[in-house]
Amino acid sequence: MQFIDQADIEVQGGKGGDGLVAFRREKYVPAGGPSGGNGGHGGSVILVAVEHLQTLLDFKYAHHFKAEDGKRGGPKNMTGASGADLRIEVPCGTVVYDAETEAILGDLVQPGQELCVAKGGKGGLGNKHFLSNHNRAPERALPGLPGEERCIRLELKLLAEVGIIGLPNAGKSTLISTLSAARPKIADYPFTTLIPNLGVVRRPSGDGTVFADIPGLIEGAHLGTGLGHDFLRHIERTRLLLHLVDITQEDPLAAYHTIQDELAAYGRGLTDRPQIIALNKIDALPPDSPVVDAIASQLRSLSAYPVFAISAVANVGIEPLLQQIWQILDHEVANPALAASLTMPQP
Ligand SMILES: Nc1nc2c(ncn2[C@@H]2O[C@H](COP(=O)(O)OP(=O)(O)OP(=O)(O)O)[C@@H](O)[C@H]2O)c(=O)[nH]1
Ligand SMILES: [Mg+2]
Repeated sequence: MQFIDQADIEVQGGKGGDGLVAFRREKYVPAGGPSGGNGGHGGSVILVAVEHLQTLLDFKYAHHFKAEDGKRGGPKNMTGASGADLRIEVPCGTVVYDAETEAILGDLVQPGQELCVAKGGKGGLGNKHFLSNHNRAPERALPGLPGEERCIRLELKLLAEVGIIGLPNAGKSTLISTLSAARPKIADYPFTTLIPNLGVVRRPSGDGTVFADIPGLIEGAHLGTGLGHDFLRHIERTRLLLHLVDITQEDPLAAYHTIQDELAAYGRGLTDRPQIIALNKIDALPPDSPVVDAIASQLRSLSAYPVFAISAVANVGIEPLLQQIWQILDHEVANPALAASLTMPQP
């Protein structure tokens, strides 16, 4: 699934170190001459694409990045130390824009690929540089130049790992808003969601996993009924499908079959994808209702998919569901298509 996550940050190269005014004064050397060294260059801000990041979440709170300043020149013609470059890790698939001009500065696709986004300033010249026949003792040195400074926009085109599917009104958007910071439109009528929503769900380890909430599928979607099934292409590259079934509807089993049939009609391996079934809206049933158990056991006899009972609205049963999701994502053999597309340029 292609996913655009965005972050605006300010980057600033380090200032160059100032040049020094100094004179050599040594015993037995009558006219030592100017000996102030040049300032060191300021460090640059460099973006580096890395494989272990998959979101731009790290930039949610950190907006300003400045590389180290160069040191001023030293006596005895010593050039000041250069400021260290600041290397910022970004996920593969990050496109970098100048936030003001909207110009593309670069596209970081391959792991290890680098892009300098703010150059450090040059160090100033020391006074030895101004030595001339006219001026044997120059008192002049130049200050270091400021580093480049600009606002850049990072945009990530990436893949969702978990696709949330189900009939319209099953509660898919509600679930993604419970799990993540995504705030899609939620309403009690079908086809509320018209384009996929993405949300980043935090794992206990702190890493983010991208979930996609896609528009509801209905019977005949593959023939173009409802919103059709084109948007299933967005979940083609997910590694896991989370199938939401509204337990309060008349025939939850029929709902389950409708979706499985649509996945099969779409093809492209979606039915081979690991799936978790979540019976949603259990809060709307009386506490002693046998419905959940009955439907769950029927579903278990139909497939080997794990079945959970949850309430997306009341945040019930979510924790075990997430644990199961992390377990499958961590222990399933990674989908090669996913791995490949993380490093391939996106159209
Ligand atoms: N009682 C109850 N209602 C829920 C729950 N989850 C969702 N709903 C309600 O179900 C309705 C549909 O929820 P959505 O999240 O918009 O459903 P959706 O699957 O995204 O629907 P589409 O985008 O149309 O496919 C809304 O009125 C929600 O408030 C739940 O756990 N319990
Ligand atoms: Mg929705």
